[in-house]
Amino acid sequence: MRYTLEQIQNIYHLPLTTLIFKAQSAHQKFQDPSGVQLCTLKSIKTGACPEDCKYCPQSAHSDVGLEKEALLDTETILKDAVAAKKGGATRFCMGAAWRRVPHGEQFDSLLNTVRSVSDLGMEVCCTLGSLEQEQASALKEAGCSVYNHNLDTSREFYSEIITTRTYDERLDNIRKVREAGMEVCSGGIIGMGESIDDRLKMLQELANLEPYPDSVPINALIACKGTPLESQKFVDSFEFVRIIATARILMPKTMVRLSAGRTEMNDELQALCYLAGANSIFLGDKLLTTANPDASDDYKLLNKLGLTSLDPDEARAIHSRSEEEASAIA
Ligand code: SAM
Ligand code: DTB
Ligand code: SF4
Repeated sequence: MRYTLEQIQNIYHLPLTTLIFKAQSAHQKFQDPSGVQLCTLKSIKTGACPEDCKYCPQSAHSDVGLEKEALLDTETILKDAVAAKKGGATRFCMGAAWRRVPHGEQFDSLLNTVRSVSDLGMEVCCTLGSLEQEQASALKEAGCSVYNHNLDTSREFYSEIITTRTYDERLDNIRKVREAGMEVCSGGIIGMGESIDDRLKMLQELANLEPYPDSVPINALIACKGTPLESQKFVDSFEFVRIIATARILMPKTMVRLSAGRTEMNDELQALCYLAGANSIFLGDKLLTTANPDASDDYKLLNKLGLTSLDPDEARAIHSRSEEEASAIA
């Protein structure tokens, strides 16, 4: 199904009650309504990134005073992966502040790390910047099942935020990830000064990908001191919830991840996001370089809401339901 902007605007601007009802209808049909996917993030190469993404504390163009780090070795990363698994995470996502994935020793070390984490029985996700086709295939071969590469905003607003690469380069990379047989994780950031239509155009780009991404992270901008977006106000709660609900309706089988910004959200707002169709979070006290809620607080909230950790196999089985099967169940 190809969506026009007008169709998406009509969904987004529904009365909140109807919007949430439609999002829940999709959610109950195509997702496990009590399951939340728990992922843990690890920055494996931090800072000094040549790209000029205005939101990002890791850009070399910003002045955040971040401790830069070279690529971490397998042993160091594996310790965190083991701890993440013990803490209840089913997916381990490794992020590197690279423009392009390097060749040679660093790439070999990375493949070794991917193999080791995959051997723990965790789903492996990487987010490393632009890839060559052979690198994508090698990552897949080593056990990386998912690659995160965000579109971040609309095509029109993109050049206001990033000038060192183009929207089409991002789309091209997503094609390579698919070609290599990895799942695509792609989403964006809300609250960078973009209009509502920019947000909806981003959802339009994602929803019209064939197929649409397997997961869609929705980040609320964390306005980091030293970045050009340091003075942005935190996104309006209801606008954020509407974006989550619209993403759920447009992409019923995708995992909608409530990503950066949860430290600024109270339990009630997070519960509204779950009601709107979010079913994945990052678990653990750190995202890549910024803070994330304590895992114990997340478990407390999930318990209160009667939600539990989503089993990845169960999720895949539910996602492969046909429209008829799904309608019969919900
Ligand atoms: N360098 C790789 C890339 O750009 O694809 C991977 C890492 S990058 C940090 C991954 C994503 O983190 C970005 O696409 C962006 O959506 C998100 N991100 C970075 N800084 C953020 C911030 N301050 N607030 C919210 N999201 C942020
Ligand atoms: C995504 O969309 N959000 C995560 C993950 N994909 C890699 C990253 C959020 C980063 C927030 C800023 C930081 O911690 O540096
Ligand atoms: Fe680099 Fe990714 Fe940050 Fe952009 S978002 S500066 S590419 S680490």
